[in-house]
Amino acid sequence: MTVKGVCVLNGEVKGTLFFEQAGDSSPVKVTGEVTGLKPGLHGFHIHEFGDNTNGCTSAGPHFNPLSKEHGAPTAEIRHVGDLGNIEAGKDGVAKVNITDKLIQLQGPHNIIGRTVVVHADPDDLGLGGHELSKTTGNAGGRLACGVIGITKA
Ligand SMILES: [Cu+2]
Ligand SMILES: [Zn+2]
Repeated sequence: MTVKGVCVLNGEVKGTLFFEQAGDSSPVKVTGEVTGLKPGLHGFHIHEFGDNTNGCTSAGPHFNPLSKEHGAPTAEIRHVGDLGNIEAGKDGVAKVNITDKLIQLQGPHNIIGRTVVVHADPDDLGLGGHELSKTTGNAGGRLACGVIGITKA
């Protein structure tokens, strides 16, 4: 069955994201827009907890049910929540159009009730050689976040 979700990002930047999965083994499409960004790449992840009580910090680490190292969305070794980067243009707007095979809106990798975080810096996809590369992609501060909710299918 088709499941749809939505996420409103709040913080230093704003955005709205839409999620759609046509069936339990289908990829998830993520679309939408983030505004107010510095031009360039910004890390974009699903974090473990749908908890924003202490701002985006409460969302915890990247969603990682398989206990792997951080990586690129296309890499064999990655967190389920690793969606790479979004890229803002000169106008500070990043159009999001991602299709991902690991995140789900149903089943064991369900991301509904978890948090989307947009970061200040680029995600180095695990390859930067920084001490944080294999855990966070060294993507810097958390600019905005929002919990993913279920919406009308
Ligand atoms: Cu993140
Ligand atoms: Zn990660």
